[in-house]
Amino acid sequence: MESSIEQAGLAGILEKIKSGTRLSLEDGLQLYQCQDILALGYLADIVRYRKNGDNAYFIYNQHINYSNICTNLCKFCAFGKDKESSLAYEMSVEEVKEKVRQRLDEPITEIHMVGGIHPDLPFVYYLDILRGIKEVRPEVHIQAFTCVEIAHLADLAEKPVDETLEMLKEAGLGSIPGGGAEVFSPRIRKLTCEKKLSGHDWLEIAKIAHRNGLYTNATMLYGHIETYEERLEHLDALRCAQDETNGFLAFIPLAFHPKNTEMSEISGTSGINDLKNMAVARLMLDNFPHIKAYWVMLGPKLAQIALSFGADDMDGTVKEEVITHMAGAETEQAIGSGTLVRLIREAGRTPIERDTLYNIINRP
Ligand code: V47
Repeated sequence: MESSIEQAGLAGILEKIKSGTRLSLEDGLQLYQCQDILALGYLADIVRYRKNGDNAYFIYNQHINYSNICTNLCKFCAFGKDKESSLAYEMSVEEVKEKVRQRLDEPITEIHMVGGIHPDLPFVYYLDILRGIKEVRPEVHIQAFTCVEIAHLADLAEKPVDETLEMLKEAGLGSIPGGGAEVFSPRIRKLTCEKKLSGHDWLEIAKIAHRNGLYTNATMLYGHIETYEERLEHLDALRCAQDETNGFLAFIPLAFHPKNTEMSEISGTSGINDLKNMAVARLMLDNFPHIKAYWVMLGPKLAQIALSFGADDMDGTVKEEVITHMAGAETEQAIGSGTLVRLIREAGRTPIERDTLYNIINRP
């Protein structure tokens, strides 16, 4: 394999990877421009193995999207709706609790809960849905509210972000998911999500969360109008933030799904684009412990292959995923843990059921 790495002009990068030297943005660009997908996979696999051995993780989780009403209405999003839309919904605290109750017989350890930027739900609603979930399922870890929502909640609470997070923690918040990062580039934000929290502020919120004892994830929505350079700047900004706080658990590349969005003229990502992006993310984000292949967006088959292109995690059982399915995802709503285990084993990895913080729950 090392001779084809040389043929692909990646010998210098291989040396850096072997010696643990940080890759530059120019290295990243060379990787994105490389046509030899197997060479990229080989390089990413070195880092994956170094960080996680043969372990590949999954979690028993449940997604709850408490409301799709959103004032941001980003062009790439098919989920967010204006309050007046016939498709708009918001769950009452009781409805959120009922969603949790319905699955009490399943060994769920994490509830992943996000929603739109709602124009008039009060701060206490967010505290109440956290408390309500904990009432029904006290042991569950709640990973909720993207950095974009946290900024909105701090405005609602009329408190600084750290104090807002403290109140949310007391109500049951366990960690923060990685959504809302999109692409940090001001150009991309202006063209696709002008009203959304800036990339700079997204990173600030994440860092405040880390300093206040909350782990977070990070994402990048790719495969629309962003350039390789903009992807690399995004990855570099995450890498610098991680150097400061070490509070990111996982990076999740999110493949753009165009259906029902204002950017529906763009075609979805290709398998090569997905794998290349996974590998480059693994190589650039040298200080991130985990890279997720989110099967909902990639499809279970490609997510399985991604385990050989830098990923060490397949996310979880999910159920009732709305955001990607509104945008045309053809994957199932849920996947059984047995299927995840089989996909991981067939990929030559050791399946590990984890909790949100990557503690081992079970080695099936
Ligand atoms: O914030 C919106 C993105 C995110 C589309 O933290 C789209 O472990 C693709 O963040 N096509 C929500 N993506 C999903 C998310 C996530 C998922 C799984 C695990 C974790 C984690 C986080 O999806 C949004 C936005 O960035 N998104 N519209 C679309 N059309």
